[in-house]
Amino acid sequence: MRDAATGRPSQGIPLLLDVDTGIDDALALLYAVASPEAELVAVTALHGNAPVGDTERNTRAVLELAGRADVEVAAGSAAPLLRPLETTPETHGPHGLGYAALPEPGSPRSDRFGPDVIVDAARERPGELTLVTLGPLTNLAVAVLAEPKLPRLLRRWIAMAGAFRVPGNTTPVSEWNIHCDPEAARIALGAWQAAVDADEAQPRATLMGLDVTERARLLPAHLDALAARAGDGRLTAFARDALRYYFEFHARYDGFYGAFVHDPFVVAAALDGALIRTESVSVDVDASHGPGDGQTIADWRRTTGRRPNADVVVEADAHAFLDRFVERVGGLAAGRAGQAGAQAVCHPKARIGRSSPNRPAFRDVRPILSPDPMATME
Ligand SMILES: [Ca+2]
Repeated sequence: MRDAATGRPSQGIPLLLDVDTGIDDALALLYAVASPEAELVAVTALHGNAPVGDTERNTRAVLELAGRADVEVAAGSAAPLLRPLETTPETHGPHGLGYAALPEPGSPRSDRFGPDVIVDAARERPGELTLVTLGPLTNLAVAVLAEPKLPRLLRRWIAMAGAFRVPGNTTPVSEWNIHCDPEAARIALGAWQAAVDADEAQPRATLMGLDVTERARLLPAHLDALAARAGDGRLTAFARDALRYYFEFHARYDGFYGAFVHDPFVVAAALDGALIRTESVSVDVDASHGPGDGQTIADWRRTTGRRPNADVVVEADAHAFLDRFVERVGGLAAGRAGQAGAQAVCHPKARIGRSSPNRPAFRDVRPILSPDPMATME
């Protein structure tokens, strides 16, 4: 395979994932490993769903489970640029992986700083690298402050970020990744704005917001199909234990026993542009601390006269993605089944660390599509 941008031989699409692992980040890592066209260059972790110590460790543990302990994993930002750390144990469990508890990874943690890894990888392969951000944008903001040419050095940046023409999932207007660090989001999108202002041919950011990622609802039936494809190995057990926590959260707050799987959908779109349709628009972020704080503001009617700095995803084929997810991750799990190594284990004493002030109190909502998930915990 040759890289279309450079014409040089390539092993595939070079991907650098920036994550806050996180249940759906874990699924995104598995999807990337399971995708033959992806060349996983490195993974950088940061605060978000859990503190960075957990997200970095979770990332190494998941990659090890998937047979890719060789991939460099670097810890990055421990907190937003200007705001206090906020995590979401009510959504992803006390350490980020729901009821799953993976063994301490044996692979070493990189001694490099996450944003440095992003900058170095982009400089080493100018015009080749696809950066996929699946958490708050702090690492990317730090990287772009260190290397203002980053938008021109990357082949592409695609993000799970924002809420376009829909309400937020964290405040009435704000999506979680933007909400955590609006200043970082402004810096990143501002850098892409400056790049296209200087040269309209520069690649725009690609943003997948809630309005499209929430079309990907992973249900117990998908897990059953994955298990049928894979058998009951440790990777399947991990997916079941992690997702059961996520399913219970969505049953409480979103009215269905299943889960929005935002992050793997974005990786799938990064690898196959046929899954999405985009519209070019200039996007900025509100960081006012007022009621609009964390809102992604898209200039759909071109009232500002600014050049589009982003391709916002407006249509995405969730059905094709979910089929592909089951096929690919199921295939990976089948290949890993029965291999030596520690088991993914259920974590029956996983407790809620605290409730986000942005979430209503827990309600006792029974699963709609499945028997009581707690019945299997003993
Ligand atoms: Ca994430």
